[in-house]
Amino acid sequence: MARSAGMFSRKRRLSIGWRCARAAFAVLGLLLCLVASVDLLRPGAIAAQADFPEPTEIRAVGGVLQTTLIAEEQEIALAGQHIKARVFNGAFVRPTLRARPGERIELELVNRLAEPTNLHFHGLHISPGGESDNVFRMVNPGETAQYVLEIPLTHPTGTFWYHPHQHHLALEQVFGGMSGVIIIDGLQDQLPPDLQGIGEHLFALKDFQLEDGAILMENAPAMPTTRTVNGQINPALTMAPGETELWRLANVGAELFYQLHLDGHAFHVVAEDGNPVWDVRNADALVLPPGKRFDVLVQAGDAGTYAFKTISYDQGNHVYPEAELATLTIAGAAQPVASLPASVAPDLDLDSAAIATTRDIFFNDVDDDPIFEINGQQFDPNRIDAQVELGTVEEWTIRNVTAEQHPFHLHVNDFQVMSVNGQPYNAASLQDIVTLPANGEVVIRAPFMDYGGKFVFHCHILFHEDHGMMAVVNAVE
Ligand SMILES: [Cu+2]
Repeated sequence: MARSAGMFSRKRRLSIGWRCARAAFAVLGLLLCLVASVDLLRPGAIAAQADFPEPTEIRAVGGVLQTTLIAEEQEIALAGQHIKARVFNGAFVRPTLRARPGERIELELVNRLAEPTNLHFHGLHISPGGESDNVFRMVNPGETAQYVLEIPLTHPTGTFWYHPHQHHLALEQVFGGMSGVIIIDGLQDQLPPDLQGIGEHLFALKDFQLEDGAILMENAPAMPTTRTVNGQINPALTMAPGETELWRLANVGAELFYQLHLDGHAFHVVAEDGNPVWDVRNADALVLPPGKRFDVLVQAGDAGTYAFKTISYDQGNHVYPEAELATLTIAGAAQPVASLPASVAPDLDLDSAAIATTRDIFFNDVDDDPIFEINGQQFDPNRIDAQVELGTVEEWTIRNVTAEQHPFHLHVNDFQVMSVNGQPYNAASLQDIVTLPANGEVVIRAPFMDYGGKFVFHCHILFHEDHGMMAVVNAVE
């Protein structure tokens, strides 16, 4: 080989090198196409993993992640059954979109449903206008829409998700199966060197309820439900004693709360709602209202079998029963136990921020009607409920005057929780969801530094959002 190569001129060798590179790119392209078409053609396709079933990942190539989401009602394979669902590309849990700060996501949304839909990119700090995170857009049946998301270089790293945000239809579309995870990559780079490159797992949490072989149009909290992890019932995973892994816990369902617990182990929280923390805390249980994410380090203890589960949780209107979600087996040769970080990000505490404006906001319902409101008004996309000035920090006191909890979610700009029911709250990061206690109040501070335009805040129990518990913010210069 070396000898025959020596017979060619330098130019010719370069040409051969280029052709080899092109051939390699062609093979790579073919492989990518195969991966994409498998995703498109095989309902419920999930990457074959020796250990734990996880959605496949789609990554950026040359700084741009391109993909197509086809929204369609169709029969899918889910948990050993064939059921009718409203899904993206035939999968109950869509492949994960994985990009780094500074990259661009280009999404094509094809609407094959018989009703309008659209997309929201939950937790991303990107423009709320045009073809970006614009929930005022409507993609009608038969239409194809482009979404272009410019992820800023300074974007926090962690776990995010996407789902439809079409008013009145968000619940049936998300509950029907239309949601997936976005990972903004780089969280492991912020861990101590001996924890960089550790194994990681995604736990995309969703439930479903069936009637006549189809997923219900809306969640019925009083009925039993089937909780899944990555579209599987009670999947198994294994770790070695002493091993540390990064687990990405994401409630990508429509309505249910989870209170996560791993028998015999604590969660070491390194990011909340995609924000790396300035103070790593240990938790025996983590409450995830709909939309919530925690990235946690799990350090395996002694050999044995441990249940990963949601423990009973009282939301005020519904008590969600305990359910097993996955089973962790710890086995094999012990690994050295890494020391865990105390902090993974600079302190962005807004305690001493200058407050430009304060607001009082209340979440209310109306007697026994399915009417949910903010400040006594149902959502109106054409009304501005809060005009904020770019470059300022605001403090909002949000009162819940109902007898059940509501998860408050603000688009585009994450906030710091300052107090809950009058008790100072020692935040470890910003966040994009906070649970409003029943008949209680939460004080938050939100920085509106960039990205002008209209966006929303709302309750993330999608039945409440669809029935009016949403309001409009307009950010102006
Ligand atoms: Cu609510």
